[in-house]
Amino acid sequence: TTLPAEPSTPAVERTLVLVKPDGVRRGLSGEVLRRIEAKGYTLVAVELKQATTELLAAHYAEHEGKPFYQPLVDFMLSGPTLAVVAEGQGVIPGFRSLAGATNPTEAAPGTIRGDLGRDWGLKVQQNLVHGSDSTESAAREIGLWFPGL
Ligand code: IDP
Repeated sequence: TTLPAEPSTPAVERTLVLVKPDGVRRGLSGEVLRRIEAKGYTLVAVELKQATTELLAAHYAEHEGKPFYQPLVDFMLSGPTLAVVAEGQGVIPGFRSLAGATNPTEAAPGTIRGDLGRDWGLKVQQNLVHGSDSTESAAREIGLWFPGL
């Protein structure tokens, strides 16, 4: 006889969160960290960094050639970014829920982008945060932003 499957517990995993230059400029770094911690995730690494063209080319490789790619890179070069590694069960999809939809106008109230972001009428979504979208992306992105972690 086979036993019924146990309800699955999400694996403990790590994700890369970025407070993008708009979020840092607006003084929202602490608010984003607060929401991550209030949700019950653990901060593993936090560092304010000035991104480089090379780092962004690797980070956003999947978007190369799209119309918003160059404006996105220019925006990400416009000031420091707070890079964060957060850990917890299900933190990869969990942080994406905290962040809300990519377009801050459409992001639900209660989310970081829904509560704190809006459309600034620019060519790129200045949507305050980034969060890895899969275990593969998380491993790749953590390696880019925190080599040696
Ligand atoms: P995500 O950040 O919600 O995962 P992605 O599709 O990975 O969204 O896009 C990366 C970033 O590129 C977004 O956060 C946003 O800043 C920008 N972006 C994505 N799609 C568009 C678009 O259609 N117009 C302008 N900017 C965009």
